Amino acid sequence: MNPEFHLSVTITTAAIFTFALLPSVASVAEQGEELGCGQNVNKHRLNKRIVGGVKSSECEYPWMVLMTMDEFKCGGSIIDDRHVLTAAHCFETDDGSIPEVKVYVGANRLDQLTEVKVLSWRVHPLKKYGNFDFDVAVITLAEKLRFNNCVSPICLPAPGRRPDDHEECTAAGWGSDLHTPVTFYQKKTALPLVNYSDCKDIYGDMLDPSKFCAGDMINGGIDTCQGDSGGPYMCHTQDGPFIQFGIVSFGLAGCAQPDHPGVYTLVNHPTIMNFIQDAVQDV
Ligand code: 4AZ
Repeated sequence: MNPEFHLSVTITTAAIFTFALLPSVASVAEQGEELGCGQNVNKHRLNKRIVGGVKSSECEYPWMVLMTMDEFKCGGSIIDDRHVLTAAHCFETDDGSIPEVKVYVGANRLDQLTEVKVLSWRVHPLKKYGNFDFDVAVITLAEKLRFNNCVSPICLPAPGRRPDDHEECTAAGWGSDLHTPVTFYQKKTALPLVNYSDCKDIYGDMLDPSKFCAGDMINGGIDTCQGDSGGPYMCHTQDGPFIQFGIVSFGLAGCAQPDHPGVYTLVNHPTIMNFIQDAVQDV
């Protein structure tokens, strides 16, 4: 029984078994077998670096993508060997022009990332300029990704599934740490879910059931920020796979302020998930 909805190619028991036995995932990939979604070989080592978060370990989140749209940056996540999930607002330009989109994978350091060519992208058809409703987009890559321990997909949640109390949820990215607009190393921070009605009191009409909030309402100090948009909000149990519940979308009053948690697109809301499922069938 597997509760998660996997977009990646079927994972065989044999593949999981091989993965558990072999020291190097590269050798598994060379045998042409698939890693399951949401698995990371390089587990977290504590490495304090930035206020409100820590540096990710090398390839701790092998689905992480850095995107550039002209001079702007966003995050994204690999959901299968041809598709990247991100936020629709990343593609918006002030003058309505179409940005040049580049996608980079495979490392934590900005200067070690590898570019992968983009074929096309789709933004949610109901997304309007300057509004964060339906803030979801899917990029189709020009070529299939070859998975290894630094490049592999995250799992998407089954319909209606919510993180439970045993799961820890984290967001990661290269966005602003309030000192520099882009960090050289990818960073991450645990971010607790915020009660929906508490968040509704703050965001009012800007919040609807296709979104949720996460952060520290009381103390602030931990948050996603500009440049992290489009990246994953991901949850996992101690030994379980990482499941992407949210897409970094927006916030008010800057970042990491008390009473202003970050707002995330709810991946498994039907209006969002139907769009994702359609988009990955493009190629
Ligand atoms: C942004 O500007 C942005 N604190 C992303 C996330 C948050 C705020 C701003 C959430 O891309």
